[in-house]
Amino acid sequence: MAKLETKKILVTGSVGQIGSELTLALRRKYGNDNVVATGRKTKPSEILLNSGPFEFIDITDRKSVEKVVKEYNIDTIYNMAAILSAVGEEKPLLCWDVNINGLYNILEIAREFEMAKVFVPSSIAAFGPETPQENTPQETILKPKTMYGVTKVAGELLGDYYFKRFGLDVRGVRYPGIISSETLPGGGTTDYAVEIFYEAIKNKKYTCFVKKDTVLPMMYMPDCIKGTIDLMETDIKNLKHHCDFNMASMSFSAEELANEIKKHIPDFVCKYKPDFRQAIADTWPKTINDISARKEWGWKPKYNISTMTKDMLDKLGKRYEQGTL
Ligand code: AKB
Repeated sequence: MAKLETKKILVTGSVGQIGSELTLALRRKYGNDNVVATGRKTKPSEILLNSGPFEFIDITDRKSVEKVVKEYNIDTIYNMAAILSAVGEEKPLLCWDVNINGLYNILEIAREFEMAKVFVPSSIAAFGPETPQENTPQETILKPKTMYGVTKVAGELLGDYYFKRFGLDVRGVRYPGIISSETLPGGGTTDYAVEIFYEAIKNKKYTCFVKKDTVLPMMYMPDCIKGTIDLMETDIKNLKHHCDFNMASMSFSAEELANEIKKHIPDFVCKYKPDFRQAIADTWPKTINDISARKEWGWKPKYNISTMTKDMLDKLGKRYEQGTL
């Protein structure tokens, strides 16, 4: 039987875009010493290092994870380590290794140590060209055409399997593109929606790697963090789904985002030069139906394109003035 009490949390991929902010939010909520940040190679930020424990592990190396789990008596894992869609197409075997073999190690360790909960993120990349692109339903066709998408579908199924077969409490959401002001994303198709802000502030121009009319679902980081923790805190009795919650917030085209930025930086110029990531974006939904997340655990985003854009520009603008951008 799974333990009920959450005492010690391990975050994999804590140096990444979502992992870094999630770790700090978890430390604020559960206490600095109760949240162990981990990463594979990248040097962690000062704030991550100074606010609580940090360990280097590689989720594809089961022993390295087990060692930390034992040392800190971990009972909850947020498995944020992943290879994203664009890098996944350049390095499909690495993508499979980290996203599937790594995930399998995490689930097996969680089962072996009878952990209370595991968070396993999925993505809108689980969908494919045969999926309805507007108001994409919770239950729908999952035939992705990227290796990243294949690993995300398999990850959802594996998490659900561990729940049913072993009683391990595994939960997850299908993240849209996440926009954030603290850590840059790396290797994703939705990364343009973050890069555009940095370039608008630093150079007042940006060359976007998807076409101007490309519409994708996006979310601002504060909503992403809140939603992730809210799902993990929900009483399991409320959940009909486990590892595959659609989670929507805002959807816009690249041009709509550029126009929103222009309201604050009138001389900002955005050009469009699509590359291989366009083909990936074209297979993903435009808008998402997240009624199950709203009903089962009360998901409700706060930000829209204009409040998110204003907040991003305020935060990055301050860092630019301080010379830290
Ligand atoms: C990516 O673009 O690969 C990710 C995602 C949508 O999962 N941001």
